[in-house]
Amino acid sequence: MKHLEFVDHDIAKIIERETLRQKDHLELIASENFVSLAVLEADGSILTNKYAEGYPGKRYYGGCEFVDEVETLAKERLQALFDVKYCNVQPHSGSTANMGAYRAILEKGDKVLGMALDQGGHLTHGHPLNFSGVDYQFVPYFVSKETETIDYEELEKLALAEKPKLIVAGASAYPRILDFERFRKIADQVGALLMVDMAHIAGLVVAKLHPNPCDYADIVTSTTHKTLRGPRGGVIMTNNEDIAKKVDKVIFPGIQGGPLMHIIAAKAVAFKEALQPQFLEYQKQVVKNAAAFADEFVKLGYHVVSGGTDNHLLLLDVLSKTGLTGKKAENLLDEVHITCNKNTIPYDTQKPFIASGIRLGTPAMTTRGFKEADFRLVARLIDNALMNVGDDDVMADVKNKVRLLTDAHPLPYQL
Ligand code: DSN
Repeated sequence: MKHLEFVDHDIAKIIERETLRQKDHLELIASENFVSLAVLEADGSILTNKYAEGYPGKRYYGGCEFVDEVETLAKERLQALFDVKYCNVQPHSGSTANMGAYRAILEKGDKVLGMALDQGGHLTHGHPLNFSGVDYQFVPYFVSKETETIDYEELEKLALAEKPKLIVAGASAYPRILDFERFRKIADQVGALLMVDMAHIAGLVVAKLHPNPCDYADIVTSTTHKTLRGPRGGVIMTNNEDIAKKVDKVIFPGIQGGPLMHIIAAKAVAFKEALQPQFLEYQKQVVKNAAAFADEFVKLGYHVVSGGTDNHLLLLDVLSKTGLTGKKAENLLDEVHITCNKNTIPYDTQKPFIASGIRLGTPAMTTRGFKEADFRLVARLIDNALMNVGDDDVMADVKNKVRLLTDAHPLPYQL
């Protein structure tokens, strides 16, 4: 940061403060992670200078011979990771990837089934204020009130009644395995296409801790920065050549101009890292940590949505045990340097901005070396903080213990 400090002291200082925040806080946001120094280096490289509209070998600018190599490597590695035939690594984000996927297979106004946002879905799965809800006719499907897991029988009935053109599987706050085989069967029954947005679970899929959606879906989208531990960005995959061609046209020139070549290089680095045996060990630990974390909360008397977790995240109903809303819990935990986000729980009585729950994930702190015992301790610290609102001594004690944990598991980044 030496040069930046000289040129722009303000931004340099803000980045320094954010580095300290990341270092000293327990990062439990389920969609965040800490990239390696190698990913960070590629992300901050001179490739940011290059325009490369088009695709490898077919660019609209000269001087693309090296960025062509970068993009080709990124694609080959992604295809190897998910055992898929075609991919596009240019989407700037998960949202853009989803827009690209929809435009490749849908017409405006087409009917789509997507998981209800307040039950674990995502903005781009049909929220009325999002492009998805504006451009397409989304019909939500829900989880069962009893099991708090996707009610596949109801989904089947809904699909038979609605006859959608597409069914979207995938979620941003769903703690259980998604049964892609079942989704495929339901889609086939009604002649619908199946799309999977695997942004949250992509790393688990690589490690075969979750079924691979590429084996079942017509089209698969993902972000690259969650469990996959790469730079911020999106990707689209398919085994269907015709869909692949449409995707390429939709991404460029359809909705994007020049690709972010520094980000594509950083994606390639992350994909190489994900192909290593250590990555599989990391993912196994992410899942073991989440299971221990959920189990400790159950022991502490909390309602953990669906009774636990199969993946990297859990949804904790804080209101029923502590009397605090998700919003209050998020703010309170922030004070003791524990970072998470408020989240609605299925059939929530609170508005989304207030919510009854918090969403907790293990990917980031597992990257920093946390094991099951650390997460069990974090569960007890969270409980201590939430059950002792207004007690400054307890809050100071929790904050100190958080500091001991973060100091024992440092970040690799230098100030
Ligand atoms: N905002 C992301 C998440 O937190 O899950 C999804 O895009």
